Amino acid sequence: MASSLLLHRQVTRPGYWVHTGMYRLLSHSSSAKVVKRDMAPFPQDAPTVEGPAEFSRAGIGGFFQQKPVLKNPFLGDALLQGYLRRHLPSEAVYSDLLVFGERLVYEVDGWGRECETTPPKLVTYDPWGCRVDRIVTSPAWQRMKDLSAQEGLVAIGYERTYGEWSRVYQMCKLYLFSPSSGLYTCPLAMTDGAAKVIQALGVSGPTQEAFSRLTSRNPEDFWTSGQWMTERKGGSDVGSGTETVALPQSDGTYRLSGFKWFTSATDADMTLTLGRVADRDGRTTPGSRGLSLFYAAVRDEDGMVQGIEVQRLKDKLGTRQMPTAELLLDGLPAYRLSEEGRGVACIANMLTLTRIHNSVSAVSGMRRVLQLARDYATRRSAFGKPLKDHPLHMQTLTRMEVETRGAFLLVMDVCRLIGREETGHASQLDTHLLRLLTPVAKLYTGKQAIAVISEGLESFGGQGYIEDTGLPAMLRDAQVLSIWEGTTNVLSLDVLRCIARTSGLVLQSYFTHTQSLIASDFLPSLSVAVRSVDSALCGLREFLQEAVLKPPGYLELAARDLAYSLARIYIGALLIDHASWEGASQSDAYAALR
Ligand code: UCC
Repeated sequence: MASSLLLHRQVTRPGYWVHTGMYRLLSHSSSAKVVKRDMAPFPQDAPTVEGPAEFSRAGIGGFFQQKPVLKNPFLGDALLQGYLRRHLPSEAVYSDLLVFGERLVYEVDGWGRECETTPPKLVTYDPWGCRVDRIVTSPAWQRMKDLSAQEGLVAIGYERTYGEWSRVYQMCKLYLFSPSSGLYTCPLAMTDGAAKVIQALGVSGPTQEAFSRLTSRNPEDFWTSGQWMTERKGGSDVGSGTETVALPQSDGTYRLSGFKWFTSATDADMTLTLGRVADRDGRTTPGSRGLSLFYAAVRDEDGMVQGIEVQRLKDKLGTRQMPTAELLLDGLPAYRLSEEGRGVACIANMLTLTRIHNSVSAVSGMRRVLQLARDYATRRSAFGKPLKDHPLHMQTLTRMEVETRGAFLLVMDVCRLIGREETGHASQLDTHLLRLLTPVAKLYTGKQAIAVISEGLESFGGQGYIEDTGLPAMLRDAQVLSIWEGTTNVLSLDVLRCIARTSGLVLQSYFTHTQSLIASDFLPSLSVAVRSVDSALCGLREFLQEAVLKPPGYLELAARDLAYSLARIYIGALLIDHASWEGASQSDAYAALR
């Protein structure tokens, strides 16, 4: 009896220790594992302790840090609610987002995690040696597809129940969904982009079925689309790097042969892609003017890929939830959608929309890490008080909040503009703004997401670096946002390109609109912020006036800084405008002043 009360530090023989946390039971068991240790044996006459020691094999200390808790992300987002109250005060939208927010917390967020921990696999051969090229995704990934249809995550943009505000509604829902979606927002972005391209070109022939499936709310019918633009030679430089050849067939269709180097969410049902139509002698036109846009179904009726070999899945830093593949197109049957040589111009519609989706994802990642960090600040104590009572910690979160608010308003403004354009309400100023601000918002929010999410991880201390908290995946996934759909530099050059193509009209619209945002009835308490934005706007105008007189190359070198200035000044103006709204809160005013 006495020996069984000797707990945990029991020596069996000099130099040997019982290796179990269950000594009281196992000391009588012949299976107790005995391990040789390089340490001095416990002295035979050492005092013994009754009851479990706090740190031992049977107890690992009494303190366990509470984890950050995800609460309804809609209810936890005052700016989102305020923005909708101001622009889309619909009870139906409010209650849809409220219920969706609950669903995200109690159902979907867990699936998102499952997508991360059960990444897709490529099965190249069946057990009997037949080539099958099957991409196996997790059950959670499949559920995300059904949910996307049911919740109308693409459909809302095409049903247009709320007219020009339908895109804002759709994107608000995606903004809530994105951080819990296991990156299902990626196929949804491409699906939305494909639907937009098809609609713009006129829904007819084979794209009729495609369009109705892409925009369906019925999970049985719903399709996703790929966007295969990237080849080995052409990442950003699509015009000169695309080698895919389209051979015309006697029935008017084409067979595509080429190698697509990055194809995201390759489990898609269909795709849009670029290729060069070959003439009778097999010759093609080089450069961008030789590219046409094609539509192809990825699988046949038996679900097998047709005219495609999946070479391998990519081993990526992040976005591990979704399959990204290298594809050999080996006679893929396809339909040409654009006129010959108009491929880039036609797929630009898709680029616009996927860049907007990218921006929505970026700002949603910032918001999510901030919501978790705020919650954690109430649960974690250090140096004698909760983190929320440490001014420096809260100042850091406040800075993140201001960045997030600014990014949100910028992105929603772009969504507002595309909604106006699609419903025929856009003025020329709106169209110019949409063209200019789409790359600006994408490049700016992509970079800010990485910075804010990285800062967010730090607010959890070492736990922010621990894989199974789910936090590191947020940073890994954010890193792609500044890369795909055009890198920061490529988009900065796109800003220059649209300025040049419109002979500066997009800039004129920018100045006019920004000025109008800060010239409207602002609160006197915001006058410091107004002066600051006004002076930045003047500085920008002066810079541009000087830059056009400099040698070619000067503006190119300044392209990134120019794009950032456009973003930050516009954000400043939007923050002021929002804070001046009659329903604005003190936080809105505070953010504008910051
Ligand atoms: O990465 C990919 C899929 C990833 C998954 C999607 C995730 C989405 C977000 C998810 C959130 C979670 S697909 C690969 C993406 N690749 C790129 O983004 C390529 C980046 N490179 C560019 O953007 C380049 O600037 C190019 C390829 C567009 C440049 O090509 P060109 O041929 O030099 O372009 P041009 O000559 O300037 O323009 C050709 C035509 C012109 O029209 P026309 O002939 O009528 O004057 C341009 O005005 O295309 C028009 N155009 C545009 N229109 C070109 N860019 C645009 C634009 N941005 N907007 C409107």
